Parts: sequence; structure tokens; C-alpha cells
Amino acid sequence: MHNKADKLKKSKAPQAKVDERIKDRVPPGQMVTERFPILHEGEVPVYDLSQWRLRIFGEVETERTFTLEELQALPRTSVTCDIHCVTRWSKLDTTWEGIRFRDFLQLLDVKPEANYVMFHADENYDTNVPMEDLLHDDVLLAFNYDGKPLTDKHGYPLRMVVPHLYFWKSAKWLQGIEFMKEDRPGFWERNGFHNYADPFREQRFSGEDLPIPEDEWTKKEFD
Ligand SMILES: Nc1nc2c(c(=O)[nH]1)N[C@H]1C(S)=C(S)[C@@H](COP(=O)(O)O)O[C@H]1N2
Ligand SMILES: [Mo]
Repeated sequence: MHNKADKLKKSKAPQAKVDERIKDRVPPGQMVTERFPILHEGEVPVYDLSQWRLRIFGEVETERTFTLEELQALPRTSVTCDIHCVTRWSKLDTTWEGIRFRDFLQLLDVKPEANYVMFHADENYDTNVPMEDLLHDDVLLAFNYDGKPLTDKHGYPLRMVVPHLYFWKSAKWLQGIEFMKEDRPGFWERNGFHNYADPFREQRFSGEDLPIPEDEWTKKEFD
């Protein structure tokens, strides 16, 4: 009997030896980092918090603005989740605290035809997410990371956390939430990135792969 093929099939390639506990949590093409990379377009904004407002507009019965104090007075939820950036880093077990997006919706008169949301943020950043994705339990308007207020570079005073999509969908320095009937692409979505961005299906790009070096993220700032 020639059982070499069978033996080979049963032997494990050394590089396939991924930590079993995290295997299912790391999407294809991603590398796990313990550090926290800092990625954004433009400068880190500096705010006068007395002037800071979150604006709610689009497909709503009444447009609203919230001060930071008003938002901070709302009931909070804590979420521990994995995050995945399209530049190939993933960070496991990140803990955030803030307002669950689904709970926040209860305070707004959103029209039933609002099927998409555009998050508007500094500096000139925007990103679109379907409404149904924002109803997941772990989608937050986050004030805190790891038990402390967000640092300036990670989005202080308020950012989105949408863990199940590539992290560009999680806008830092949130300024406005626009409810929309029809979908519309945001900043990266207009610039060659995937409209939906599921990391487990490797939905990185909308057309041809963009030439992002595999070690791109290692050259960025971290904390
Ligand atoms: N306002 C704003 N939010 C943003 C971005 C940005 O350029 N501007 N970049 C996105 C991208 S590509 C990523 S990976 C995450 C990075 O968040 P972090 O710097 O806290 O790791 O923020 C997202 N949110
Ligand atoms: Mo990213």
C-alpha cells in the first residue's frame, strides 16, 4: 500500500499552526497586533468642547443637535470586540464604552425609509454603512477605550465602532449622522475601497486591488 499521500494530507504544515483559540477570529490576510495603530486622513482636530455638537439630519422627522454633555448623560454599554483594518492589522479584545447605536436610534425620529447612514467626521471624512448593520448589539458611539476617554488621535471626544466591518467604517471625530434613503459612497468607498467591507470575505477593494504594501500599517504611528 502506498499511503504517502494520505500521510502527507494528515501532516500539518508548520505555517498552518495558528493559535487554535484565535484562528476563527482572524480574517484572511490579517496579522494580529498587540499595539494600537493610528490611521487617518488629515490632522487630528482640536475642539472647543463648549462648541462641539453632533448633528442628526437627513431622513428624520426632526433634525437634532446634541451637545457632548447630553450624549454623556445617556445610558452606556461596554463592548469587547476584535477590530480589523484593511491595511492588514487586526487587534483582538478591544474594549469600548459608549452609547449603543440601536439605543440611540430610539431617541431619534428616523423615517422608515432610512436604509443607509452616512457618518460625517473630521477632517472631511465620511463613510457609509447600511442601517441593518448598525442594529447589531456591538455597534457603539464610543467615548472610551480601555476604560479611559478616547485619546485625541483615536477620535476624542466621540467615534463610531462598527466591529464587523473593516475599521475605516468606524469614523473617528464624529460630527454628524445623516440618514439616507439611497446608498452613497463615503471617502474611501469613492477611492477604490469596497462599499460594504466585510473583513471575513476580504472585501477590501471595489475594483482592482490597490497597491497597498503588506507592511503598510507597520510604518504608521502606534500607541
Ligand atoms: N475621521 C476619520 N475617521 C477615521 C479615519 C479617518 O481618516 N478619519 N480612518 C479610518 C481608518 S482607515 C481606520 S483603520 C480607523 C483607525 O482608527 P485608530 O486610529 O483608532 O486605530 O479609523 C477610521 N476612522
Ligand atoms: Mo484602516
